[in-house]
Amino acid sequence: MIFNPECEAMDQEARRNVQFARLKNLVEKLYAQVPFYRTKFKDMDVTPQDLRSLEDLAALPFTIKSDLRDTYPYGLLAAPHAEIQEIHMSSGTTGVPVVDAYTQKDLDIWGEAMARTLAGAGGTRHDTVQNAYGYGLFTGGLGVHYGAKTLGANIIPMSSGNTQRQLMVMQSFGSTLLTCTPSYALFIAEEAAEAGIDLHQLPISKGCFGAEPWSENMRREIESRYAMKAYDIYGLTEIIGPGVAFECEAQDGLHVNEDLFYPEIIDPLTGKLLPDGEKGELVFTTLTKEGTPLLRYRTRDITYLRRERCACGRTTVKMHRLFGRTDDMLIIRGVNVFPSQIEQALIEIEGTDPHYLIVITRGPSHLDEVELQVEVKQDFFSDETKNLEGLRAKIEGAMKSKLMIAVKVKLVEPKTIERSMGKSQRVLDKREL
Ligand code: DLL
Repeated sequence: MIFNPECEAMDQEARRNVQFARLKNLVEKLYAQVPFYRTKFKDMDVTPQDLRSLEDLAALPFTIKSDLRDTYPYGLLAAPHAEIQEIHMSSGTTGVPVVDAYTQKDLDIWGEAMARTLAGAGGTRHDTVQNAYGYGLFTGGLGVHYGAKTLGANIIPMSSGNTQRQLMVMQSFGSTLLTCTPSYALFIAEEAAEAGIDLHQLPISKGCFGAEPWSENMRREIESRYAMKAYDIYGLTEIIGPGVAFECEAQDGLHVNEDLFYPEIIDPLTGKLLPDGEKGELVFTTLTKEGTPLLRYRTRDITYLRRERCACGRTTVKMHRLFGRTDDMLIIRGVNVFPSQIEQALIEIEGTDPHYLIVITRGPSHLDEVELQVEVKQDFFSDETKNLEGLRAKIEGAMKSKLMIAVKVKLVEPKTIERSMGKSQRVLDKREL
């Protein structure tokens, strides 16, 4: 079901007009009300009058993560303080928080964007949503919560953690839609298996998973452990939280809520706009936001955009599921490697589980050494050592041929790699660089 056909299945040309009108409004507001942006415009010698079409956006300044940090906490506020109803923050990898401040209208729009997201997964007012994203400053919990309310669904505000209770609630209340990080969805499934609960017998039939990288392999694993369809959802605190883009039943790319968040793809090195279909850094401009609107925010997430018609009837542009982040890129002995590539290479190898940890150290010879710890499926583990040795060699071979790096593989028993209730950690970089 399309939650808001008027916006989501709109004629593309008509949508461009809406986007342009909103963009013009935004740029005028930023220039008039946010000194940080006025200075940026002046430094680049541009004014709001230079924006005569959507294409002109490419000449306007970017906003980068350090801008948010430099103006912490309220330097980018574009609404009077009394209008702010709620704040959220994400600590990110460096620990300096990024703030998102929402007016009531922002919260309403968030609810709308997330209702579209849940509907993309087939959610309706008849669903019981078990929301196991963390509630609090993290945007996952409340974002899903507002979306489920707007959709009119029944919502169980579980938050993350307490897995035994998640299972108890799932059984008692017959939850139909699960929302959490994909790694937590797998963890819940493992605990269910251990407790002898057959998830296939429960009504849980769909899930909206995101907030961390995951692969097609993980999707297949989740879908088979529950009798469910698993959908990828994307968002980030700076832009609104979850609700920026989501998969529909086609599970073939994520529809961007582009009447609300205008996407661009740029070359991360030159900042130049790239055409549809070309991979680069995703940039968003918030078209309707009042509290902390952002112009051309560089997400550091890597993907490409596609504009063909989708079977679901939505006309919004689609982004490919993320390939990685510009700042997650590991440079190992001079070779650029993304953790997602390692996962991709693991997919094709039978006998492994999608739980792995990449440990990087710098050896005595000052060369980078990579140990890849991979969990092996139970039945494989109890097998003969000879098979395990074969599996290890196979993974090492795959890494060498696909990623061009030498990796030492350590096969570990099922459930030895630490599980996470929220975003999981896949890389342990012990190099002191
Ligand atoms: O993770 C918002 C969110 C909550 C999205 C719940 C989906 C579900 P942040 O904590 O600010 O916000 O982290 C944002 O997480 O820039 C991506 O690098 C990554 N990320 C988010 N969704 C996905 C996804 C929330 N579906 C950062 N696939 C983003 C891969 C994702 N990475």
